[in-house]
Amino acid sequence: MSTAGKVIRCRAAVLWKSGAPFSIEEVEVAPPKEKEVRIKIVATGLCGTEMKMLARTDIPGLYPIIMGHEGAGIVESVGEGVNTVKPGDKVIILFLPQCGECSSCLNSGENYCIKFKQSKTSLMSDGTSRFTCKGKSVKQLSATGTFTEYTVVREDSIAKIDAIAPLEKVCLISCGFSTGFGAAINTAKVTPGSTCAVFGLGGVGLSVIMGCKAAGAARIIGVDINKDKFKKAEEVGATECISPQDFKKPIQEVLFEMTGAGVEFCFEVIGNPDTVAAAVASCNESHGVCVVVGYLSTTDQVRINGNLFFSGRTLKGSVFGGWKSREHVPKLVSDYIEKKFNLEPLITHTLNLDKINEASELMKTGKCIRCVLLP
Ligand code: COD
Ligand code: ZN
Repeated sequence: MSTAGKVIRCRAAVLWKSGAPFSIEEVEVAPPKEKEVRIKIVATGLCGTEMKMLARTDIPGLYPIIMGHEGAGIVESVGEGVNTVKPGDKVIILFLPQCGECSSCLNSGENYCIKFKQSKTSLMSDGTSRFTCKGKSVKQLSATGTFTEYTVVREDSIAKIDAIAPLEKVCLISCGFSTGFGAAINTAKVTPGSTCAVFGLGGVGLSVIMGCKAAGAARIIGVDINKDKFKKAEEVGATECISPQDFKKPIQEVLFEMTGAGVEFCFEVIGNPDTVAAAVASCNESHGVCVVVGYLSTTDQVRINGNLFFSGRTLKGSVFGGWKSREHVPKLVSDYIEKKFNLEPLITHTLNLDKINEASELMKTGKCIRCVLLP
């Protein structure tokens, strides 16, 4: 019996308030409105960003919410005016939309779609949510919300992918992998034979390393305070790894000593103002490029010695690795199918969605790179 046009009741992980664990609840998912698509989620990853949000208590009005923005699934039904996907299509959810009309979408070198800003309300374009639970409206993180059996997103926030793609793997292309890999390839434009440093060796940092390697970097130095991350980093391409805690002097001085002239490409994949400052200071003075991938909140201020810019250094931001989401994600999926890169090293755990609190504990202990959740 078709569910199109009807409310679907299903399981989802709801966060009722800051600091609370995820609660598995029965929720109602409304049918998609105009230009929206309802998707049966097949696989979703728990990303560092959610872990950060779980730790924050300063986002009033965010709860109750269904988190999760890294996901892949199958179209269940489409709203009026949707013409790029149909029921049965395999899709990847995009926290960064590609509306195709804003100045960024119309510029071939940019990806910061104007609709992304609207998504920050964690509501759909009409200011409402498609989820309710126990009579209350439940928000959807970044107008996505993937910790659920079904979700509704805008048509501009999904990419149709190859029908043979294994969703429990390519769901990482939805966020973590693409964000890191693209930061190296598109944002920094790492050059063959160059020296790189990557601060933060989580799933996104490891993906940056893969990008540096694919671009032909000769030396890739991993930096993390958790030495347990070094083995995996070396497996995916780091040539050496260091912990700032093993040195008395600042890490930028250590990197200058190791490389002679500073690193040519430096990536901050932690989201900490102090490591951003250290990453900039680690760059080669005449042409070093520092890319900030980590999220800094609206209240964070970065203190950088101004004199560092009496040089040829560049400091850049990066969102979703500079990829135009709808356009490039299907191509990344095809590249994965053609074995041009590997996602397996990033997936350390796979659990049922019901075990999401276990997954979150695994992330906290630093033992987990990516946990894929299966609703
Ligand atoms: N010095 C060195 N390493 C550190 C430090 C420090 N002071 N503090 C933490 N680390 C290490 C941790 O040990 C850990 O290994 C790593 O940094 C962080 O990894 P994870 O596993 O917590 O996180 P990731 O890789 O899944 O995500 C990291 C991001 C920085 C991308 C994420 O937290 C974030 O800021 N996301 C928002 C930005 C973004 O583009 N997101 C894409 C949409 S989500
Ligand atoms: Zn993410």
